[in-house]
Amino acid sequence: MTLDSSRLHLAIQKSGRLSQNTRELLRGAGFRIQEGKNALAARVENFGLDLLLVRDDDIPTFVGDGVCEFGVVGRNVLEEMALDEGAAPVDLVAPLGFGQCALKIAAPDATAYEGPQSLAGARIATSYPNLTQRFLNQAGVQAEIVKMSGAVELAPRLQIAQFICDLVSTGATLEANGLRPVDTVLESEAVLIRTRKPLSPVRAELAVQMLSRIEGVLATQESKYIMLNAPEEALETIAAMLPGAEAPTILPLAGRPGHFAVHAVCKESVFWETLQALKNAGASAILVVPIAKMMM
Ligand code: PRT
Ligand code: ZN
Repeated sequence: MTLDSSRLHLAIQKSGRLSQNTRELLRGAGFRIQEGKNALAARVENFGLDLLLVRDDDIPTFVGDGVCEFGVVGRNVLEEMALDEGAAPVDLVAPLGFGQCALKIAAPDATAYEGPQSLAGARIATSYPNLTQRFLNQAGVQAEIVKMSGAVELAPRLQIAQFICDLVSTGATLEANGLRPVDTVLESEAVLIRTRKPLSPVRAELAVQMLSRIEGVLATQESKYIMLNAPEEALETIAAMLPGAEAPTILPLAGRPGHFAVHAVCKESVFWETLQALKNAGASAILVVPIAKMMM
């Protein structure tokens, strides 16, 4: 496969738990994805970006080797593969706010667990041998790791292992198999990664634009636009209370001398408690509205 040297390449999961959210993030950033017949790649019509549609396990290698400049992958896969000998390192650009899960040690309901030392001498089945080993090393515990590529939750019942180390999101799979989570090895979510190989000037410029758009989407997910009215004497207190806001806009209210409108982008969640506190400080007519797009 030859890749167009004037375009950027982003490796994303072809189909699986991360594909839909990844595509939504890209669409939200204004990239129009051309769904062609090519099962391996998709072109972005309105930007110099091609998507490589691959298995998530291949993404760190593609990005590490510089075949793709960027990739979206679970932190769990990224960190597991980074511990492989000879793996080309990549840079983590940003967590993406989806694909949340945790790599956990789980035990059968009847098996006692009083911390990692309970794992000493036991067999642990997992698809994440490197991360599991690191966890054991950090705890100073010796145990045997049994590598499985899937259906790890069946290992205790099949008497392949006493414990497992697997990804958990709702916990339903563990529960259905008579297991319970007992320790956390890694908290994970989807992350954007980039190659450490140098980019050509054309690609470097495209990368700046792409990242700025993606960062814009990530920023708007948390951000809100807040508008309120306040008397002059309360302005300073109120401005200081706005969560994650820099330099609010303050405008005089027509026909109400001594009263002002305060507008600000809040880059942190705005809770009801905050609104109540603003009201107590003298604010009125408080509006909190979502932001559709933002470029800082
Ligand atoms: O085909 P390809 O290799 O690309 O996909 P895959 O089958 O290896 O991965 P996929 O699509 O299952 O998951 C992709 C990524 O999604 C993972 O690497 C994680 O970063 C993230 N993710 C988030 C999860 C889960 N949540 C998750 N619950 N990945 C897997 N699971 C599995 C888990 O292994 C267990 O079997 O779901 C089951 C547990 O779910 P609960 O909800 O019952 O706890
Ligand atoms: Zn995979």
